[in-house]
Amino acid sequence: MDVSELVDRTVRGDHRAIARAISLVENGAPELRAIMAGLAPHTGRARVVGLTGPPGVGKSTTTAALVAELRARGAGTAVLAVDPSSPFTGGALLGDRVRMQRHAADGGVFIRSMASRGHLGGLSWATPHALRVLDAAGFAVVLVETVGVGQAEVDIARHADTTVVLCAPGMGDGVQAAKAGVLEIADVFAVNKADRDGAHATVRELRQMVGQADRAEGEWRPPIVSTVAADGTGVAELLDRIDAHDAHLRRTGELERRRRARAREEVEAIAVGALRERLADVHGHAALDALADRVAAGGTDPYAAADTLLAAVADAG
Ligand SMILES: Nc1nc2c(ncn2[C@@H]2O[C@H](COP(=O)(O)OP(=O)(O)OP(=O)(O)O)[C@@H](O)[C@H]2O)c(=O)[nH]1
Ligand SMILES: [Mg+2]
Repeated sequence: MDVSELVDRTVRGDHRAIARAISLVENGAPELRAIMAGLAPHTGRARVVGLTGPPGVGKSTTTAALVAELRARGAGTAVLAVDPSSPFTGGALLGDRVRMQRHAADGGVFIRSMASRGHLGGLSWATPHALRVLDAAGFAVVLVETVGVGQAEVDIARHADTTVVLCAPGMGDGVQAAKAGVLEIADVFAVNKADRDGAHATVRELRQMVGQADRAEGEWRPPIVSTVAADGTGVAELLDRIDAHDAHLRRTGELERRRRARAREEVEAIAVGALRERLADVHGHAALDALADRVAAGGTDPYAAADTLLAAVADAG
């Protein structure tokens, strides 16, 4: 499949082409430039919904239940699991696959795991690129599952239009641990495993957190939905809340603002990556090491050294 065929087929929603395009994203393939150029006119329609939360909170189960609900409502849906906590052959993902099997035969659903922190050391454009592929392929909704540890949940909020943060009772300091950055990124809270003891307390705790946050007039107040993803309870309401947030984003112009911020980061990530490559090309490691030695020895200052680097790249350009 050459690039233009890959683009054509992806835009027509051919699952094999979509999978191939995402593999090229994962591998940082040189064809990406041409592929993204071909896909660009077909992007800008998909709604991106991120799901994050601590390991085992029920992200995959909730994702599967949301897929079922979205399909029942007639929306083409793609699922992107970014950096799944279990390896591809591992038990959990296999479990996910079993859960997802009921959707497998459904042409309107595409499911894919993706590694974004591979050998190239954090391809910050990998997730946005994969989202572009799925958007161009015509899925109305793309669900992105990322495990919420440290930076990952903040990252997903940067890529998603709507971010769902999952909590569950009996996960000890789940809410507490999430507290740090979670209030800023959550558009909707789901308290999953509501069939378990302590669910009410978790909801109460969250409600208090949400209530304490400063909020301007008309600003979105993250709703809290109780779910039992395992049997689908509350999932329709969760989707209603996600839809309500989408309506809010469109009404307030916040959707364009979020998407612009996202595109800006993507462009910057590509530019910075290209600059880093050109620095290495122009200077090689030896030249950079020599400059570093001079800075370390106090022979020059780091700004002057950086100027030297950048000047050589500009000359070479
Ligand atoms: N009791 C109960 N168990 C649930 C519910 N939802 C999910 N589980 C179970 O919780 C476990 C973890 O669910 P997953 O959906 O794999 O959780 P996850 O957040 O995707 O996990 P990682 O991807 O490994 O971080 C599984 O054994 C599920 O069957 C629920 O609503 N109630
Ligand atoms: Mg999972």
